Amino acid sequence: MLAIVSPSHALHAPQHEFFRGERVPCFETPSRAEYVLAELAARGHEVRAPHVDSADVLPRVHSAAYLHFLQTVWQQWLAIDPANASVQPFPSVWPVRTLRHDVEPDNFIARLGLYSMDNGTPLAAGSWQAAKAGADAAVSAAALLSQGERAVFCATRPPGHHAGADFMGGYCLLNNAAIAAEALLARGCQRVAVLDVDYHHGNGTQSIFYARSDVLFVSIHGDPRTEYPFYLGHADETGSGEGAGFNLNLPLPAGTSADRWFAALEAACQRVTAHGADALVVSLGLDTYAGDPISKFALQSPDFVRLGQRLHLLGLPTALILEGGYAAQELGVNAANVLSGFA
Ligand code: SP5
Ligand code: ZN
Repeated sequence: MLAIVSPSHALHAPQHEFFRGERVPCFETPSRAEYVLAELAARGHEVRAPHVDSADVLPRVHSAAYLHFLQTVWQQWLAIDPANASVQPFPSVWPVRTLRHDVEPDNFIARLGLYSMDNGTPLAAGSWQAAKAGADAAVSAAALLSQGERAVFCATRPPGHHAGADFMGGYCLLNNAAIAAEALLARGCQRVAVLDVDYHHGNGTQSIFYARSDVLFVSIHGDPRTEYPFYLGHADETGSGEGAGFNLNLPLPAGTSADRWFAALEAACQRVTAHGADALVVSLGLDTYAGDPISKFALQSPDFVRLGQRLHLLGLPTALILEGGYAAQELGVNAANVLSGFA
């Protein structure tokens, strides 16, 4: 399978995130993509750089104000103090419920809170460049599919599915899966399905398409009552307005076995088929792996071959977009196993 990887991913290399009030090393590291790249090369997959600019698609997914913020966030941080070059910014205040989000504060940390859902999305000097390259990979995949390619894998990082129209979160800056879906629509698709198999609910993707019937969103994930992102991903979220019936959440308890997970995948795939989509975007999180350090499902490496086989059976032009997966050393094998199953 053709794969798209941009070397710029490595420009996003923050050092720390927060866990229980303490700074810990980032789980989402450049090594993740390096392990994937190495395994793709070992199995003879063709790897290309992105060849299409996502600039005209980004505003279909993200607000102009958020895009401007992301693009300039590091300059803004350095403008406060050049010594910030070696410091990571984190938000510490958020405009929840009765607070206003229609006024962009002059204070940098307050602006960072306005455009964030959590303090779990570390930034570094090259974060925008890396995220933009990931979005370019997503639209490049859409272009290749519209030219007849059956499937394309984007080994993108940072991941994307927690990022909403105007906020970052959960290690995600630009919503690559939503960008791929919009690019497919712009290239003539009438209906697209996004199937999200990351351990965590794709709250960003759901919210972007929640009121629309042209993009079906289906997700299998850890129950948000106990698992991140906590505040979205319940089974009763089925879409609104035009989009009523075009959102399907299949939350599963932490500890769910591979057998039960594949039963949910079957239901998810049947809903995708019923949508009559002309293309599929898979938010391919591999943090469902039993060895994942931050997640609690029990898939083993061979299960990812089975996942690839079931996705292939859907019979659709398919963009596979890497999301989570934090057992870095095993990530290459697990990702490549999906591609092997698909082949
Ligand atoms: C794309 C994606 O998979 N984002 C996940 C974001 C999860 N953020 C919360 C991380 C919580 C880390 N908990 C550490 C548990 C160590 N035992
Ligand atoms: Zn995840």
